[in-house]
Amino acid sequence: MTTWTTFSFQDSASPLMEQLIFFHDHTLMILVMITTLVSYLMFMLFFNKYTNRNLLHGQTIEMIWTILPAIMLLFIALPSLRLLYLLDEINEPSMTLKSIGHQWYWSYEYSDFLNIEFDSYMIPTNEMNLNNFRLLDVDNRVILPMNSQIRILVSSTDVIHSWTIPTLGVKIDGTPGRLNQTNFLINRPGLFYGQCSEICGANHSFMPIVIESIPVKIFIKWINNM
Ligand SMILES: [Cu+2]
Repeated sequence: MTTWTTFSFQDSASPLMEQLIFFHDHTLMILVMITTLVSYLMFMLFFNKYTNRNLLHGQTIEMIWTILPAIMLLFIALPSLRLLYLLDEINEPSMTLKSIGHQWYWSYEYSDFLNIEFDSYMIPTNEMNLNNFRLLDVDNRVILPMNSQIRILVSSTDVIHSWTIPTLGVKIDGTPGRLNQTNFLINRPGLFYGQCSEICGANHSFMPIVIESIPVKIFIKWINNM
């Protein structure tokens, strides 16, 4: 990875993450416009000759600079609420994956199929192959079908963890004694990396998540051979 790619989002692999990136860019445009205007006004103050120093009030301009920011806030708040509700929606999932956080690894259960469960540990640096990412690759990946609605249930056995995949726009806490749910759709094949995003103890940095997205037909073959 080059330095510049670390300053932006990763490419999205789900429709919701695409929407999140659009919303980020939209909000950033508004922020840039406000910052430009305010900087210009502050800069121009230096060249003001104070010809209006006896001016005491201006009803019209005060109305404008009160109402205009309120309208601009609406342009941020409404798309934000729309996204919030879209992210919370569960759209008839075609399968369910259960992910349980442990100190310090993830375990997965495919509850729709009989007896499929496994642990997923990080590959330590001294056991890495040349094609592995350091601190990011795991011994058992989560295999998921692409273009299908997937529900994920997240919980934990000890402390709070957070199951996170940036390219899918998913970040959900694994809390002991609670079952959190969310859903996502992966729209392309590939490997998608994530890390635990809740400070959960000494090896918090060493419990990554890897999703391998494959076509549905191949997924069914894989699940039959488990
Ligand atoms: Cu954790």
